[in-house]
Amino acid sequence: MAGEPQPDCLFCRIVTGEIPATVVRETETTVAFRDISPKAPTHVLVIPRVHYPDAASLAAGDPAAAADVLREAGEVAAQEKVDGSGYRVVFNTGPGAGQTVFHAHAHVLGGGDMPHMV
Ligand code: DGP
Repeated sequence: MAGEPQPDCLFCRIVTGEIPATVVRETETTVAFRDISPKAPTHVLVIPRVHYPDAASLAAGDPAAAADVLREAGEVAAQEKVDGSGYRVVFNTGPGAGQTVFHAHAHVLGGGDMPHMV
């Protein structure tokens, strides 16, 4: 069923604690943890506890959880003190855009040079 945990999903297993991660914030609906391969001085992933394969399907299937992820991205930026200098929130969607883990997640990137991409 939509939103149900998937036993083979890496991020579902981080939600349950089965796979360790450096968690920086948790709410009832989200978990935020440091990316294993950081691309900026601050690089945190914010994920919903529910399983949807990408941000678009999350927004369609559970808009409240999608809003929680976005709100938490801002809270992470503030906690990491990159909100003043500016930060980027990225949702890679689909393999062609570089998505490699198919559990919706926001990358929160900041604290260094932020080359203009779009
Ligand atoms: P994406 O390419 O948008 O699907 O981003 C997936 C990110 O997940 C990528 O930046 C690396 C990160 N990642 C992959 N495996 C792990 C893991 O086991 N632990 C943590 N903390 N991050 C991971």
